[in-house]
Amino acid sequence: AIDFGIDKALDILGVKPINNGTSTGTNSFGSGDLISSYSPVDGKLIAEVKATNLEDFEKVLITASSAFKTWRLMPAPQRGEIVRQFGDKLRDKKEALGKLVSYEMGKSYQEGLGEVQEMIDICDFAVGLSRQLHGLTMHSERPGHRMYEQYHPLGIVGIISAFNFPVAVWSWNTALAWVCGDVTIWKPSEKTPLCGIACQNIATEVFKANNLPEGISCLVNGDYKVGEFISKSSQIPLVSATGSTRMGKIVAQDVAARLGKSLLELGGNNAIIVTPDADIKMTVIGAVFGAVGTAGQRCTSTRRLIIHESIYDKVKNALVEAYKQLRIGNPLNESNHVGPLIDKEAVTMYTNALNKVVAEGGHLVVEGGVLHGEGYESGCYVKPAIAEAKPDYKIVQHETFAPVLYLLKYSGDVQNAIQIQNNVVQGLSSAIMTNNLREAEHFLSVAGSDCGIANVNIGTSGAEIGGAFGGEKETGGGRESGSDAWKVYMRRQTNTINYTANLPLAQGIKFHL
Ligand code: UN1
Repeated sequence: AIDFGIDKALDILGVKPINNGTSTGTNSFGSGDLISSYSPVDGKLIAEVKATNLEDFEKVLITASSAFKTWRLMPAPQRGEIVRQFGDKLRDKKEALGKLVSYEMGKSYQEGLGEVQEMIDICDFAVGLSRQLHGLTMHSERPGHRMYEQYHPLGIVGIISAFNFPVAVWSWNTALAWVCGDVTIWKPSEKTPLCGIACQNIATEVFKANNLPEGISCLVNGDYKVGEFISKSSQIPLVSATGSTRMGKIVAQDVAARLGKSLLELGGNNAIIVTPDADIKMTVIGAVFGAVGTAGQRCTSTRRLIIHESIYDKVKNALVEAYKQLRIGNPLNESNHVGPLIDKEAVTMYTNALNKVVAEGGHLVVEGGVLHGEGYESGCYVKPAIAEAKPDYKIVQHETFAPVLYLLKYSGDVQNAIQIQNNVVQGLSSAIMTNNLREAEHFLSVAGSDCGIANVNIGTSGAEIGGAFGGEKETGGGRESGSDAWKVYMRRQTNTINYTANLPLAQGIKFHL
């Protein structure tokens, strides 16, 4: 139950009516234009943020570079201790931040809380990691020599994040970057700037309480032009960007032009294969949550169901029944399943997708439509839709960030379904529903799913932080969050040490003086 309103949440998080969008910690400034944040929940203005201009950005770079010189000297486990305190602060403010995420972005309060939980989890992960930034040792081919590798911090990490996970994606990057000894400059989406202000305030409390320098956690705000400050800055060795493939291609080129590193987390076109051996009840739950959760605005949202012809009608009918139960409305009301889309532009893209699938020959089995009237004044609420389609339709090949699910039919064996699933430009998440071991193993094999994430008997969304998160092809190839994703945030150095009085050369080369 929610026992306080959004005003109280803003108060707890230190979000004011007008906020400086540029911050190096306790110092904040903002000389750029005002960004107004309207809630898609009720269309009301929540608060405003002064954007970052080039001059502001240059100040941030100077402060961040100087903070790096101190921060990198602190032993990694001590940096982990700071991240532990940050995780604790997030526990204290979980309800307030979850509520702001829900109100500013539009996802359900439960999902807002879930997003803050992901932040807490990655902090715990990073704390442990701070004692495990391991390199390998190698046996030298030369006598009296020792060889090993070590990981050193990179410097400033730029983070460009999207509106749909307005707080968690930042924390996946910062929690790892900070324990690795890097400092961070974050540009949140211009659609969710207040989530950025709130997170920066929490981080600042922790760095300040520990008498750490300004600039370990920095915030900048604005549109793609501010993103460009980051991607074009030669002082930022790594840029981690989450968003559309269109945006990622631009960022990647800017970063590559200066031979920087980029970590890209871009579009998905995620499918669930439903075979004759699938548990239909589980399939329906997984597919419905995957397609309508976060109003279809996760990069891992289920967009395509690839269903065997023998069970096609059964699955279709079960889905149509399930969609009748969905309650659409204010996401802060816990009895609703589906909240609004982020803005009216997203509503237009949704409507266009429905028109396009029909124009290409598709058939809507759950009609969809924009909701009007009481409770829907923001104009951002839409009904989740289901369309029967063909795999090669242009619109089916495209990622539409909305609750539109395409039903595709396959016949024959599972390889045919895998071929349909792989035959798109994106490669983020994928799943198979089957109790047949052969089918499952085919799906996971070298000739199976080509995605970064491949699941058996669970849906495409809701990945845990412990695994490496990301995808192939136009999804961008980056991996963040768990496993060994931390290595991207560090530079590897190979060291060979000679502890003898001779200088033998490698490869047996003789060089007599
Ligand atoms: C995203 O949509 O950018 O796997 C991230 C999931 C979430 C993260 C999604 N844990 O659905």
